[in-house]
Amino acid sequence: PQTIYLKDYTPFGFTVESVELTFRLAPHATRVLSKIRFAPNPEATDRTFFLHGEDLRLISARIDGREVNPELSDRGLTCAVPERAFTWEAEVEIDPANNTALEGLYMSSGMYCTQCEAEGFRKITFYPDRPDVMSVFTVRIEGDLPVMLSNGNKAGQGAGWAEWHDPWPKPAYLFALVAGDLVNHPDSFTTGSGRAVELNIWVRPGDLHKCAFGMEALKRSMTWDEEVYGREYDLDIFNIVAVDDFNMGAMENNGLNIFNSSAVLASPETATDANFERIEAIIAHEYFHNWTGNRITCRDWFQLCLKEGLTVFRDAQFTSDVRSAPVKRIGDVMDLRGRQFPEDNGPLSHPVRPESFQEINNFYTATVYEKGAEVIGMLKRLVGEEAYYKAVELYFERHDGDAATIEDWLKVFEDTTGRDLGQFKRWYSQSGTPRLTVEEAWEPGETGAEGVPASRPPSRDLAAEQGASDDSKGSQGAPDQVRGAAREQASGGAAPTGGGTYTLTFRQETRPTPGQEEKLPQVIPIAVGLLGPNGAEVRPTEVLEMTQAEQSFRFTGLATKPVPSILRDFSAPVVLDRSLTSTENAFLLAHDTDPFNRWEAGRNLARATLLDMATGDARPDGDYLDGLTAVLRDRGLDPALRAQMLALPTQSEIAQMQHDRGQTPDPEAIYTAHETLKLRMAEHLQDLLPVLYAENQIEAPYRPDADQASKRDLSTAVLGLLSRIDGGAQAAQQYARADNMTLQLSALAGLLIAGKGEAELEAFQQQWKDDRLVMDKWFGLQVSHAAPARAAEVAERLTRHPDFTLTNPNRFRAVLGALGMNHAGFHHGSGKGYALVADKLIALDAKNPQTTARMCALFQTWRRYDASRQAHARAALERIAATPGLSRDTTEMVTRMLA
Ligand code: B3K
Ligand code: ZN
Repeated sequence: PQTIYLKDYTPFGFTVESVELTFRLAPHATRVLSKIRFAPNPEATDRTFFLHGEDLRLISARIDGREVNPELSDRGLTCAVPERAFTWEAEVEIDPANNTALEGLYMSSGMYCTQCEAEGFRKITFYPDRPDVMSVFTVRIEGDLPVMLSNGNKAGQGAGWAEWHDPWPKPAYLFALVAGDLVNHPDSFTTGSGRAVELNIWVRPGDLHKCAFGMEALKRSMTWDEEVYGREYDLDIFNIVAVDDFNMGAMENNGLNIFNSSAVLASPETATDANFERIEAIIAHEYFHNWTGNRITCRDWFQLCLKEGLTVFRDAQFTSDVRSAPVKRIGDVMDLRGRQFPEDNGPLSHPVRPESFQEINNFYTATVYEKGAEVIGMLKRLVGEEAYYKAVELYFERHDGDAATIEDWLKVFEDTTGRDLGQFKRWYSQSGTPRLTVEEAWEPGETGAEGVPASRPPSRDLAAEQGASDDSKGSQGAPDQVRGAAREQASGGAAPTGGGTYTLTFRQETRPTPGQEEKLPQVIPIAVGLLGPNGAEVRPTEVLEMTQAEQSFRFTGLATKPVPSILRDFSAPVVLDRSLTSTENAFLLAHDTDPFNRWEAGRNLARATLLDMATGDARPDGDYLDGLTAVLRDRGLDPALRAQMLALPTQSEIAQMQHDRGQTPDPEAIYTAHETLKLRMAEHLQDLLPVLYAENQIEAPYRPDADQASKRDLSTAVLGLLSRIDGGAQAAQQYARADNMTLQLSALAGLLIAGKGEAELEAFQQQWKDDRLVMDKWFGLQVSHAAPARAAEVAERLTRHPDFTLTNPNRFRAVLGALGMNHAGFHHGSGKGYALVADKLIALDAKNPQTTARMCALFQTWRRYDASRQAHARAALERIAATPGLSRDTTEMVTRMLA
């Protein structure tokens, strides 16, 4: 397969002035007629007329009305063309009903729909399918279907036809078409400048009762983007369509967002609180793309993080504003550590802006999305709130209508702030997770005796002033962006007089990653606050800007040796390698004023305990259990935050830590440690658990808002522990009276934890057999709760269930994805987890390369484990690699993992 490089970018030889498409729909023989106005591109030198095209049957092609005979290959066509503007017309035939790859035009549950990002448009017609070719599209759809939609505004409709016109120039990857027997949940929105926008969510007839929440989320997103970023919607209509068979979450096509039904449909009976929150975030994400992605798009696919990192950052801001900021931050960091860190520290490691690829769909990764968002967060923290919004404003002003680059993005920050972001840019080009170590030093001052205030106020203490003005958007609870405060670099500062001096010395190091042996120091914003010995904060959060491989920061004028709280709010996507004693962690767990670091202190205790327990017969750390008890009793703390405190580090996180320390993780031992610790926690908390459970029951009717969800989060976490000591009694009761999916599912999980639930599993299946999304939960739950030795068998049995199918990615992920996430089950010593996943990936690849390739990443950590497991994993990967006709997508993934 061919490798594409960022450094080889050249513009296309032609511009496209307009595109007119006509679709004559038929399941196996859809005709697509295109009429495209091309002109020579003055900015290009290469005038080769190459149009992408795959799986197309060319019927005819004309230039300015005269038949031509282009040269065809399996990737597209070339043709001799005039040296002036001309009109290209082509007619092709495609087969949507046989399109199981779910890329291009395909059919799902009887409806026509499209997915064109990244390179699916070339499966619809011949076209320069690259994001820097932007044009205005007019689309006519002919067919015998009640609803026929495309991008932009409605231009006309009649019996058997509909026409759409999108006034905003766009690349082909944003093209969309939907046609089928659909019903809609309508609404409307009036923009800040008073324009009326028609809103619709289109679904299959049985799903109409699942649209209300998505619609509310859409309207809230529209308002939020006006208020926070000053961005108004720009068409007369905004359509969302729910599709059952979809490779990822959703797609931001101009005016016609297409969603995986799991990412939009929800009712209290069928969706959990977590589903509602995810739906709200994805609706916001796709809507926000209208400006960050569509109005300003990417020059080439290497710039993917330009739209994805920024849009993830924006949707996280939205969620933090409408829900709890600390809870969102902690959740995002758990996700980053769970998905991005393993990627960045294994064979699939790549920079936020990759420099080469074979199949771009393989780069819609946690690194591009989530680390990409972290990079924006660091930038915002470094320049401050005000400068951030100024720079983004300039970005919209300067680049509206452009296909832009990361250089363009950074330039608006440089122009707004006068900063040189040359070194900061390494976050885009250097892969791997930086590791940060820290040393502390304390020199008591002459007058600063223990416990006695310093004789004069701390020097250069700007923290208080800046702290107040800086965080004007008030992301509740999370202190951040206090810059340039009371510290000086040890090298430059004058010797302090009066009060003690506290020095933090940081070292950063990034290990080599594939293709990058040498690493350079990065700019790391380290948010630090200092606590006094009694737990009161003596210095509020300030951001230390680390730029060197090793660097010291000095705090002067302190009365006593402080306890530092480092990397508050997780101010940079790094591993902070700092071994604190359990007393120190317990102190921070009890006193830290930064909610993230308070949670992190508890997490550190849990990690240390699990590491000890996994390598010996150690018992749970008493400081951990006591600290946890105190936190759980603190009724002033958000229940959701308490639930997060109760969650243990995942088994794969422990494996990753052991690997980092040069040890070989033993999945069975980690599993046993995990189970034992949960049991000990349940025993230790046995008096408190029923109290917490009772306190967090809700009498009022179900609402999916943060307040109610927060209480259910805690009662669910509590129920999980309770089920380990009460034989599942509470879970059985909850199951019997549950009137919403959050409670029904957590009760079923509780029963499985208690080793019960056979009858309920059967009843659940009977109750929900006609609801695909609920049945996905039923499939997934059984696999994720299976004991290690049985997980592969359970998954294998479920793949033989009549409702298991390779054509629905959600169902495939529900079973095989859940197996991959069952750490000790997937990495079972017998190798049967690996073998089953390989079997199913091989079968899936023939139908759907994109989902296959994505799921291959389950193997990315295979080299961490012992020789016997490695041999099993290698055999599985080699078996996939040796499959005749293996897709380019999957070939690239397994090759990288075997390299
Ligand atoms: N932009 C799409 C992702 C397309 C993935 C193509 N393999 C959804 C999103 O990020 O909003
Ligand atoms: Zn996106």
